[in-house]
Amino acid sequence: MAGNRTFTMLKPDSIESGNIGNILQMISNAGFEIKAMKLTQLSEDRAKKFYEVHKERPFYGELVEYMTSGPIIAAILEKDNAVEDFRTLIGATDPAEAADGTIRKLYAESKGRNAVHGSDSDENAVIEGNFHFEASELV
Ligand code: DAT
Ligand code: MG
Repeated sequence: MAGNRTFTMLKPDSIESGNIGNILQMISNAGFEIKAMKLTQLSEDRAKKFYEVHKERPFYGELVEYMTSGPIIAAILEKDNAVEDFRTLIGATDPAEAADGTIRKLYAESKGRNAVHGSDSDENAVIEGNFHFEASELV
């Protein structure tokens, strides 16, 4: 249903640093229900495709290299007002600008290695969820 789902990735730095348990706890405490979840690793081609919207940006190469550097956790989350509420929970892209108590404030290392992804619109939540999951993988 439009408006009540978002898509997230716990990025390679979250897994390397051992923070996935804490981050998933914060997501659960904020009222999000996990509808699909998997540990996976992006190939270069898939990372390029996922972030295609940023391909002209100067950080695109660095972003693709980082997002393919280790495993990620991809998940579809459900809650009322999911996209906006999840962006509030994760905080600003740059952890230096993220509000206190947000996932990125607590766990992101830098603007590039920033712990989590959150979809920026209902439309992209559907596109990004479909990029990672088949309908049969949702509960
Ligand atoms: P967000 O992930 O908050 O939606 P975005 O869509 O603008 O941010 O950028 C996607 C990702 O690209 C971001 O999570 C980390 C990386 N990124 C963005 N700006 C960057 C920069 N100036 N330097 C390095 N990486 C950057
Ligand atoms: Mg974005």
